[in-house]
Amino acid sequence: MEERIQNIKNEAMAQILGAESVAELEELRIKYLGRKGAINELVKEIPNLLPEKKGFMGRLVNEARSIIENTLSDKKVELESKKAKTTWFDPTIPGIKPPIGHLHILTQAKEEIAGIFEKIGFVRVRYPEVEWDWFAFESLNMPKQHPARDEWETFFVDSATNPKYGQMVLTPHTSSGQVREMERSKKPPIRMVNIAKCYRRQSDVSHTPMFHQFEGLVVDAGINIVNLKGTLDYFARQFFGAQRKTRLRPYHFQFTEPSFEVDISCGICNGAAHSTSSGQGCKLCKAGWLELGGAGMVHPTVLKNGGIDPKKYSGFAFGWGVERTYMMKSGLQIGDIRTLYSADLRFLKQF
Ligand code: FA5
Repeated sequence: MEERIQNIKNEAMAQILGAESVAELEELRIKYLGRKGAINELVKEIPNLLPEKKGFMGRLVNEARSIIENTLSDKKVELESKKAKTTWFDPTIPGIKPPIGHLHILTQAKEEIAGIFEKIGFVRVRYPEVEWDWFAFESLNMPKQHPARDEWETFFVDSATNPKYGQMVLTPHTSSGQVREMERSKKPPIRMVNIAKCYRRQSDVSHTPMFHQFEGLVVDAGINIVNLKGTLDYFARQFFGAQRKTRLRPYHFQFTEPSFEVDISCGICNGAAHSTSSGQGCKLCKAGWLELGGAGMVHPTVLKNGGIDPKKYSGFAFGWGVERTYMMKSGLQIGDIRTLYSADLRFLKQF
């Protein structure tokens, strides 16, 4: 009898699982669980068994009954939901819109910066990211072993050295485009804006190993510091807002003379160094000014290395980090500059 119970249970399950309609399931329910169904026929046999077998067989039959019941009700749910899916279609329900992305904030910043300079006649150029030592350092008045090179913690490419240009490097600043641009244009006037990736062996909350700089270079007859200051003020007003001013602080770069650090008046306290309402110190800038980047008048040696006569022509250059400049504009106070490259959509979708 034990074997018969198993066989009935297995046969019932196979038929239920293979059923294709709710009506078919009802027929199976009657066949196995109905008053005259297979399970009840088994139940009727139990009183005739030996007393010691009755309990065991009773349990087996009950177990088979509840398995068949459960399988029937699961299958019914499955068939009903399938029916609902295949028969109910509402063509008026609006579709699901595919997610639309947008340009990365740094791409937006680069395009905005390029547009501002293009308006006053600068030409956007691009130079190699993998560059020769000559363009990155030596032509910029930083001979081999010069200690100033240490500031640009450089990645060197493991490749053959060029007898004229030296070792290959990942360009550590956009100033490597200066002599290239002089060579390309051959004769002033030059008005270049070079926005590119730069690489340095640095990674902390305010440094990324890959970052962007934008470099301006103007060379012509009679270019002086007033032209530099006017250009920086123009950029500051366009990019940061009409009230903003720039200030030059003496500094040192090997490739400009004189050299400056450029500051911009703080957008929160407007250069007053204290917050207007409370009279307390400004939280953002401390001294009324924020540091933007380097600038200066092109060194005569650099002009010479670019094939330009420094007695006839002079020029100015400036080079700033796109990431930091953008953060100053937006007032974005991210604790870690590396977040810009984290590819975290929760962060990027805000811009
Ligand atoms: C230079 O790179 C000079 N070439 C700038 C220059 C150009 C001076 C033309 C004179 C004339 P500096 O090393 O200070 O200077 O870098 C300029 C800016 O790049 C910094 O102010 C900063 O905004 C940005 N920067 C530098 N290193 C990193 C880094 N690892 N991560 C993010 N931004 C950086």
